[in-house]
Order: sequence, then structure tokens, then C-alpha cells
Amino acid sequence: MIEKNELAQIGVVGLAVMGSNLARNFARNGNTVAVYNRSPEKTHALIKAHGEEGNFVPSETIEDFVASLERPRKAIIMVKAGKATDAVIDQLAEAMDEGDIIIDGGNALFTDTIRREKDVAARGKHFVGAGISGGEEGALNGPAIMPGGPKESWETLGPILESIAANVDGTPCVTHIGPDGAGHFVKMVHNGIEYADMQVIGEAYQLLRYGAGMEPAEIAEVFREWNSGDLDSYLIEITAEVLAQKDPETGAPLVDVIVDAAGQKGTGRWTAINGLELGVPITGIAESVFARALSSSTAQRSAAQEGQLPAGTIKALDVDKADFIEDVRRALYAAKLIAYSQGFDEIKAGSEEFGWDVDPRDLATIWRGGCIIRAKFLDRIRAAYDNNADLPALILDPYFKGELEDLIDPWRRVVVAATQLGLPAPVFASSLSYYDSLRAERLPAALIQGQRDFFGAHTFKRTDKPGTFHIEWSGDRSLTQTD
Ligand code: NBP
Repeated sequence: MIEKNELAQIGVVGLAVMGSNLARNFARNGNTVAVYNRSPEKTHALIKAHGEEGNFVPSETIEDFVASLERPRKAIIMVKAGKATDAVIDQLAEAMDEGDIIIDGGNALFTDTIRREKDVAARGKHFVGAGISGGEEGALNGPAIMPGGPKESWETLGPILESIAANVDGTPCVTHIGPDGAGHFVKMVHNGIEYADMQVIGEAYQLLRYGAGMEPAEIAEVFREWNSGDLDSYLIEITAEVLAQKDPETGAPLVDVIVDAAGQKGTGRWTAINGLELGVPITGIAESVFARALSSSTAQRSAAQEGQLPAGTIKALDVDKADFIEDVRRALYAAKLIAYSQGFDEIKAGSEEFGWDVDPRDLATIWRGGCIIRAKFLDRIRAAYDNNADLPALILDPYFKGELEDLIDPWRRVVVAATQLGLPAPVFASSLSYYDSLRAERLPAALIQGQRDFFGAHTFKRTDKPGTFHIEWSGDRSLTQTD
């Protein structure tokens, strides 16, 4: 229904997949929604197909759109991230008044959000970078929303965002994450964890398929069963659906028909780059980004297959099938736990670096619904941070330590099996190395420090006394204290 004279509580700019679904979600939840798209066809199409779902106020110019909003005006931008976002922000900031709020709901890089907030604030308006997860379906029926920006904007925006967010046990999956770029930063890491979660599921599938020789339909049943236990999550649920699906054209398992080159839009890569910049070992996420890149290196892969790189001695799997399936389940759980633990480490480091004061409990709460990484075990993560807000690492929480007691041996067996079978399991294996590195009493870093001192006089610390030292490597090899 189009109520032309009614002022809208919220506006949406950009009516492609995400924007049109988000606008419908606002309208269905009793909000009057102003809608605008650069090319008016999308606006007309939305009103034609869904105008009866609620109160929409369509506009064909940005000025009319702004005029159709009640004050303080609140407009969410859902356009292609990058230059398009800057263009729309500029148009809105020009047409809006002091105190109005511009929200960017796209997948912006958090450093862009920090810059945009400064620019918009200098023009007297508020800017909120909000991460929105859940894809098309989430946008329509309830996404997880991670808004950053000024706290005072959250006071105005909170109720309207709560009206459309997913809801778990009466708690909306949205909260103010922190100032300026905090929301988009956290959404970036969410996507990084999503990459790792999808990769470890893929590695489990690969082992069951080519290690245990199971067919996709049979593996689908295994994933269905796993979805009723510790691994209960959206990604496990949809994995069972994808594996059970037959290709409508050939009747073959769909997974066998799909080209094995994974795409990416960049948020996983940003998470890995930021982990490197902050010096946080987010190995699971980085390996997952590399695994997608390797899968898409089609020319190199086919050259390697044609050239038949030696496989070495491949040993057939000599274990009970049911035992192996259970081992793979536990290895998947362990590697997933590491990915989340590392993701939370990155958020903690980012929060400290940028002074955001992000509360990890908020994330464990709002990620329980609406978003792609929603999972039952987020309740456990929430409990872990409730018990100790300064947990040095998620896996050091007593509950997860207890879980790892049961996971560690199966996890080792699976990494050994993958190695013996010549099957790639980059995140299962590297996460285990990360885990063993964390618990190692001594790391070879001591030797690296010695090498660095040898070739570059980079100095080293001693285990037995304070100070910084150097060995006169090219002279008499005496020890000198440099400070
Ligand atoms: P797209 O990312 O495909 O962007 C298309 C929209 O951007 C259209 O409305 C288009 O208008 C508009 N646009 C462009 Br392109 N350049 C513009 C410009 N210079 N000025 C004004 N408008 C411009 O849409 P989407 O897939 O709905 O995603 C929207 C945002 O949400 C993106 O940032 C995306 O990363 C993020 N996101 C997407 C998902 C998902 O599952 N798709 C999930 C989470 C977040 P036009 O019709 O006139 O060309």
C-alpha cells in the first residue's frame, strides 16, 4: 500500500537483492518505509510485486526520498560497496539536515567506514556503518545486524533495527557494537569465520567421500545427524541439503556437477589481511581464503594434474567406517572451535587497536540467529565470556578445554589419515599445528632469534635474565648486552 502523504520512519536506498528484501522486512514489521533506487525500474518493480505488504513511500529522486522521511531522518544505503556507497553518501549528506542519520548496510571495509564517518560528521550528520548478515533470506525474514557509529545514533536506530532483526529466545540479533568502524570490522571477521567454517565442512566431506568412499547422499545423512549435536548450525544444515540434491538435468549428485572453484567477494581476504596487520594468527581463516584461491587456480591445477606430481606412498584407510566418521566429526568440531577462537582474538585485537571496547558476549549473542554462522555452540561461547570476560583465548575456557580432551586424539588421527591418503585438509592440519604451537613449552622461535642475530644483529632476550643481547658472530663470539 502506498501512503503518499505519510512520512516514513526509515528509508532504503538501493533496491537490488538486499535492499528490496530489507525494505519489505521493515514494511512487514509495521514501519513506513521510504524507498529509492538510482534506476526507477527497481523501485517500480518492488512496489508492483510487494506494495501490498506494508506502507512504502517510493521516490524517483534523492531529494523527494529525503523529504519523505520523518526527522531525525534515517536512511540505509544498500548499494554495491565501494564507489557507489561514496556517491550515495554524498547525495544524502547534501540533501539531509543536521542530526540526520546515514546508515551504510553494505559490506564496506571498516577503514572506509572510519573515513566516511569523519567526513559525514564534518557535514553535521551522523554516519553508522552497519554489518548485515543473513543474505537474501535473512534480509527479508530477520538478519543479524552489527551497527557501529555514535552511541547516540544507536539510541534512535535501536528500536527500528530491533523490529526487523532475527530474534533468539526473545533477544534481537542486533546491538550497538562500538564507535565508527566497529560494526563493519566485526561483520568482516564474521565473514572470515564463515569462510573457515565452510572450509572445515568441505574438508570433512572430502575425507568421507574420497577417504571412506561414501556417496554424497549417504554423507548428507551423516551431516543431518551431526546437525542434531554439538555441530548444530545453519551451515551444517544447508550442507546436508546441498549434498542430497540431484542435478535436475542429469540426475547426478549436484555436488559432482558443480565446478570445484570457489568464488569470493573479499571479506575473507580482508579478515586475513587485517589479521596479518594486527599480528593475530588467524590461521584457519587465512588457510580458508588460500584454499578458495587454490581451488580457482584452474590453469595451475590442471598443469599439476597433467604433469602427475608424485603422490608418494598412499596408504588405504584401514579403520572401521563408523569410527572414522565419528573421528571426522570430532576433527571438524575441533577445527571449527579454533576458527571461532581465532576470530574472537582478532576482534579483541582490533577493538584494542582502534579503541572500540567491543564486548565479545554481544557477538556470541547476536550471532545466534539470522547470520550465516549461526550455531548452537554460540551459547557456549557466550557462557565462556560470561564466566571470564578477559579469557586469554576461547579454547582456554574450562568447557571448551573439556571438549578438547575428547577431540584431540580423533583430530590427530584424522590429520594423519588425510596425510596418508594424500587428501588435502589444510584447515584441519594447520589448526592442529596452531593448537600444538599454543601449548608447546618451547617454540623454534628461539632458533629464529639466533638466526636473526647472526645475519642482522637483531639481538635477542635471554631466558635467565632481563636485557637485550647480541653475539659477536663474525668476531670472537662473545656476548654483549645492548640495553
Ligand atoms: P549489489 O551489490 O548488486 O548492488 C546493486 C545496487 O547498487 C543497485 O541498487 C544499484 O542501482 C546500486 N548502485 C550501483 Br551498482 N552504483 C550506484 C551508484 N553509483 N549510485 C547509486 N546506486 C548505485 O546489491 P546487493 O547484492 O543487494 O548488495 C547490497 C549491499 O549489501 C552490498 O554492499 C553487498 O556487499 C551487501 N551484502 C550483500 C549480501 C548478499 O547476500 N547479496 C549479504 C550481505 C551484505 P541500479 O539498480 O541503479 O544499478
